[in-house]
Amino acid sequence: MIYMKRVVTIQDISCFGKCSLTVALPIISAMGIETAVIPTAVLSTHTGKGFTGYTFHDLSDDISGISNHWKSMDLKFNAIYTGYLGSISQVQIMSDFFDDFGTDDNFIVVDPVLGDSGKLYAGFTDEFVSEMRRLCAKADYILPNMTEASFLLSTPYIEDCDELQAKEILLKLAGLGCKTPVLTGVRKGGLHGAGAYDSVKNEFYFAYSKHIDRNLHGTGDIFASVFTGAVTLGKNLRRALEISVKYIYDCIEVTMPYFEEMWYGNCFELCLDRLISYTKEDE
Ligand code: PXL
Repeated sequence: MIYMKRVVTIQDISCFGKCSLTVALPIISAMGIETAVIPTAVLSTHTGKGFTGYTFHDLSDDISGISNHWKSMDLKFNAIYTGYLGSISQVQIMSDFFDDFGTDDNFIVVDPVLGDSGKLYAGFTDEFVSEMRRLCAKADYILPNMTEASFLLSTPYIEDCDELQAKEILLKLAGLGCKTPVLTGVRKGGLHGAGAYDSVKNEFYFAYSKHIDRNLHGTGDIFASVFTGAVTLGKNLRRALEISVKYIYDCIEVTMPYFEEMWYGNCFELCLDRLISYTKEDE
């Protein structure tokens, strides 16, 4: 009997706005992976640019009940992937969840969702950043953008970060205690991509696509979902990075004709077929 791979992703549901769970669930599922979820909060929209007056319902109190039930069922996951967390206590709850469900055979991905374009998202403080830094130490992979890396490392935000600068940042991120940091938003001439550092093999990897000069919300969540899915499927780090960067390019490209209406997210649904084909290319 061949069992499906199984991921659990833990982040909020922004009911409208195409990010976090409404992105992770369809994307990881489309990659042929069973996707369990723990919603950490329900918001009417995400908290990013363009939305004000959103509702926020904290579900922290539900998480331990879900986790205890799962423990009683002896549920196992190939990967645990956390995204946007709404409070300091939720970050601490995730740390306990890693202790309960992390094994020698699975891996942990922390997307340290903190901010973008050099700024923290609404509601996040320096104390929250410190707590997120501690959670990163428990992860196999962390996936910050440039803004998040600068807050995690308390270093200046670099808008156009080249490979040399990215390598320095990746080394410092590994110093936080995670095995493989992955940095998005790396630039090389007219290209845009991501870099990764495998601290066990002491090797760097980079993948690029053409740069499109548009900032679309939710892109980081798409990247993290695809990357988690690709590693879960057994792709090596270089290939996981390539697939993630390629699909992000596809998403931005298909969104461009709708950019005016789609100021709040990506049309990732329109190119899921391409993602599926990338995951099958090297089978
Ligand atoms: O895309 C990251 C994200 C996820 N969830 C919520 C957010 C954001 C970014 O703004 O506000 C609620």
